[in-house]
Amino acid sequence: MTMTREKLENLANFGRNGTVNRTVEITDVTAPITEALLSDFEVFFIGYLNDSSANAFTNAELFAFEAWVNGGGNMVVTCDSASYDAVCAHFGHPATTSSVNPHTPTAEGAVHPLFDGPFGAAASINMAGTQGYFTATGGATVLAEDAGGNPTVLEKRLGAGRVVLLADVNIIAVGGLTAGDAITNNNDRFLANLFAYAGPNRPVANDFNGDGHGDILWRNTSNSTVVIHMIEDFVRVASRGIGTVSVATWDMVGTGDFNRDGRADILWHNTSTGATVMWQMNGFSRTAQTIGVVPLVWEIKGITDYNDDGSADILWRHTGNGVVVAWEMNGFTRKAAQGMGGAPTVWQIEN
Ligand SMILES: [Ca+2]
Ligand SMILES: [Ca+2]
Ligand SMILES: [Ca+2]
Ligand SMILES: [Ca+2]
Repeated sequence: MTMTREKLENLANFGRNGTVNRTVEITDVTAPITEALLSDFEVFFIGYLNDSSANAFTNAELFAFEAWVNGGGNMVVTCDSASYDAVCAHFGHPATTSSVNPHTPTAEGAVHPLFDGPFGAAASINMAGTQGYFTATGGATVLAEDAGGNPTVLEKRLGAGRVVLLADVNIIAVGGLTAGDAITNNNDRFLANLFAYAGPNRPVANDFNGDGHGDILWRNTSNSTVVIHMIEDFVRVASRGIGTVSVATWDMVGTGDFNRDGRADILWHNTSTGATVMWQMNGFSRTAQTIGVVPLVWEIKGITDYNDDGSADILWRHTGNGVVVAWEMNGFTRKAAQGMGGAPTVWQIEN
């Protein structure tokens, strides 16, 4: 996993000024697996381990994984074939050989942060050497299939935690990745997106540069300029104009981290056309895109993460009938519009 480590430990990828504003710290484990040991980790990764090796997991260890995930743990598990799938099988997803390159995302996978995350989109990925696929997918979401339509990347929610299961370790190791520490090919992007996604996301409100300190977003009501003050411990350390947006026609709806890169993004709504525009922020820089145009009878009433995938979602309300709908977001992509009931308009949404 030397190549894998190099890419995860490259501060240009995961670091304060990296693509994702979190460093990845890797700790190798040789001790017996217990829930107490697992509780020290945010993500537990299992690579290529032969089920008949002397170091194979015991039943007690397999149940420790399950209990830890149920309580909120996150795992990434690879399992190349029936001889390397003890953990996958324990979670209900045994593997067999052989699958066929390339592996392309399903409809669900294409809008998932693994295939379209902060490191970019991966249209397909490849395996190498022994290449497995899963023979059972019940209770899991299939995120990718091989060229023959066999499931090869799964996500399983279990209790408060989740497991991402790969039917081949080489997707994110030698044979799939490029040499060096840069994110270059689709397997590289998948690896980096995977670890950007795997752990818990703890965004700080209004933190536009991802330094863990909230910042201030200003708007001039006379000339419509927008300015950010970067704050560190109550001190303004930098400020800069980031654009001009007509006060007459655009509401600044709010902020949230829509693309899970650890930086707050800005949502705008045009009060005359109904256009909704997202600015994905990286410090003072932005990438803007229109994410939808909706009749003005719908108003945006909130920005928060409703499904615990780390990406903020958008709450809409119909001002005529009081119905509420959430846009489930992944970056600029609206994955789905989820109806969530509502209340008569005498009720207003306070928070
Ligand atoms: Ca392999
Ligand atoms: Ca900040
Ligand atoms: Ca962001
Ligand atoms: Ca979400």
